[in-house]
This record gives sequence, structure tokens and C-alpha cells, in this order.
Amino acid sequence: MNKMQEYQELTVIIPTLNEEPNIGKLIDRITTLFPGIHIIVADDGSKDRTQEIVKEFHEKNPNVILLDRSKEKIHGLTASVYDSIMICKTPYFFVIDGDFQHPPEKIDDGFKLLRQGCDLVVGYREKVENWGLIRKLISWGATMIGKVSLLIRRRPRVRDIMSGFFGGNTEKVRALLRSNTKITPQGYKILFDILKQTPRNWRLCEFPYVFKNRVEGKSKIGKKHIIAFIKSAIF
Ligand SMILES: Nc1nc2c(ncn2[C@@H]2O[C@H](COP(=O)(O)OP(=O)(O)O)[C@@H](O)[C@H]2O)c(=O)[nH]1
Ligand SMILES: [Mg+2]
Repeated sequence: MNKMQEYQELTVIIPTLNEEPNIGKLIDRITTLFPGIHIIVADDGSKDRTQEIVKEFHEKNPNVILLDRSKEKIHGLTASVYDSIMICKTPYFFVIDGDFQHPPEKIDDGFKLLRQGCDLVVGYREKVENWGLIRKLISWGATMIGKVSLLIRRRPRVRDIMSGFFGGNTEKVRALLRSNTKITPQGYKILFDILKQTPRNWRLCEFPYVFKNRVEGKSKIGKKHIIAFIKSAIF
């Protein structure tokens, strides 16, 4: 298979909320790096030009599609990624943030592992650029709670259970999501929800990446997301 045919088997899922300064550059980057690739941008009702930009790309390249979730009842990262996996038409998918905090070129590391037969592939943050002490503490605390929760549930664990940079075998993950009663649609850590239900015989694979600073636009993650996560770890 040539490179183009290979990438036709992969859909990159990008959840967005007001990523006008980033989304065009990111789509450009991904489609240049990986010709033939499919992209779903799951937008929760951006008030800037994010949606228009994605539509412009769609005109030129039908593999790039906008999932407009602005009128959905439930918004958020989990619901957006969930809906994208449900409509994904390729054997593999990979989720990436729309703000360049995840390095697009590393999608290839994940894709290789998926093609080698991994069911779930999780990027782990090898280094985090410039996080303040508070953010580090919150992240560490939440990860600890989450890991204990997975241990008690006797589920397989990965280094970064909070990762937003992960991918999977579409059919397997979709089947798991469909039968899953533990999804927190309002949440923002769908990977953790998946791990809570992952069968022990699944092949889980990992690769490292550097989590960069956000250069353009603003973070939307706040206290309510952290509280939602802690709840999802306990129940
Ligand atoms: N669809 C959707 N995307 C979101 C939402 N909140 C954040 N995002 C996107 O998810 C990615 C990560 O969010 P971000 O705010 O950068 O989180 P942080 O990196 O943890 O500070 C970015 O691409 C955001 O645009 C949401 O409610 N819905
Ligand atoms: Mg971010």
C-alpha cells in the first residue's frame, strides 16, 4: 500500500470551541503530513469563524468534515468525541486537540501502532512545557484518583489516563461505547470513561509526546470539569 492509501484508513477527530486562530493551520498541517486522511471537526457552537473555516476546507477536500454540534443538548469534549467516533467511516481514529498543544506529526506514531493491531493507543505527556504548580498539582491529584479507580475496577492502566491525544480501532471502541453505561457525556475525559470499561484482553499501546503551550486562543477547561472528573472516578 502506498502512503496515501494507508492514511485513507485513518480519521483524525478534532474537538473545537472557538479555535479560529488554530483550526485552519492545523487542518493544513495534518492533510499535508498525511495525504488521503479523513478529518472530523466536532464543533460545539464556536462564536468565531471556526465553523466557516472548516466548511471552506470541506469544499476543496470532502474528506474534511464539520460535525456541527451547536444545537445539541449536551455539549463538551466527551459528547463531541463520542459522536465523532459514532460517525467515523475508517477502521482507525485518532483524537487531537485543536490548539497545537498536541504535536500533529505524532499522529503517525499512534497510527503505526493501530495498524500493528493495538486496540487503543494513548499518547503520554513526556514533558509538559511551563505548567504552573497549581495546574501540575491538580493534574497529579486527578491522575492518582483515576488510577486508584481503575485499579479497584481491575482495569488495564496506561501512563496517562487523562490523555486527550489517543486513538483506537473504530469498531472495537464503538462497540465498547455502545454497551457502556459509565460514560459521563458532560465530561471532558472520554479516554478515562473508555478505560473504565476496557476488557483486560485488549491490547493497549503507548507513545510519548511533549505537551506544548497554547500559543493562540484560550483554554476552556475549568473547575467544573475537574469536579466532573472526580465524580466519574468515584462512580
Ligand atoms: N467540541 C468541544 N470542544 C471543546 C470544548 N472545550 C474545549 N474544546 C476543545 O478541546 C481542545 C482542548 O481544550 P482546551 O481548552 O485547550 O483544554 P486544555 O488544553 O486542557 O486547557 C481544544 O481543541 C478546544 O477547542 C467543548 O466544550 N466542546
Ligand atoms: Mg489546550
